Amino acid sequence: LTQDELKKIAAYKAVEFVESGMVLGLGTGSTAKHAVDRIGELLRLGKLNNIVGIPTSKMTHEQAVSVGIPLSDLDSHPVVDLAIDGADEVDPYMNLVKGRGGSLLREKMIEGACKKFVVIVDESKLVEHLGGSGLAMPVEIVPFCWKFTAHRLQLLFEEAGCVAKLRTFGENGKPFVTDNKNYIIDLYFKKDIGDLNAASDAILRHPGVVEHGMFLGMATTVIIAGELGVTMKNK
Ligand code: DER
Repeated sequence: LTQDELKKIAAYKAVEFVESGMVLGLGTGSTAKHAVDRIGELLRLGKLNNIVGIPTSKMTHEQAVSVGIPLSDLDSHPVVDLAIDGADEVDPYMNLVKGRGGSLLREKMIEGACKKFVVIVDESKLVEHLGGSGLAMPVEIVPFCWKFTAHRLQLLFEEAGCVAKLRTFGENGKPFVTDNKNYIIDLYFKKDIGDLNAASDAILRHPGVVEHGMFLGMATTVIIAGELGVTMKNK
């Protein structure tokens, strides 16, 4: 099975939690895309009705419109019944790294307002420690004096051998700009960052920081699709 087929299996499994009449947080990324497609399909088939979607990014907003999911926002629906979203890393305690797609702020707002947050991953996302994959730990920051903020973040995790990099795109390396008109600093760690709550608090103490990509204690269910089948972990 390809990685994308595993993502689709996890996504379809998660959509089994969706009931008619629900207000749904719609995730962002290549795994969540399958869930959004599936919800649209079930609406078209009349197997689901009376669904309201709260998209976690402009990209998901457009995808949801294209598959016919009625949309709203947190102002109109401050409590969300269920969110389905992917993750970049999942540790054994169901803590997550998210945001490599750049949507972490809206994802965290919407998924923080959910009664149930179902995370869908293929097995490649499983790690022993967050930040352990050597891949980016995203932090959304204001563009004002971003070098200052990046440097402070790098110093914060000096013992973990942290390198902070401004996320850019395209060949001319222009700064990536989020849906909220902010920048993203990607943190790369060589060693374990230790206590996650302490790390989270330390990052958020910086005035230039808007939010980070560690989703601690937020997932209620993690669905993992692997070569040997699908497993589900509940909080
Ligand atoms: O950027 C994000 O938060 C995405 O949800 C990411 O965590 C998972 O993206 P993927 O499903 O494309 O791997």
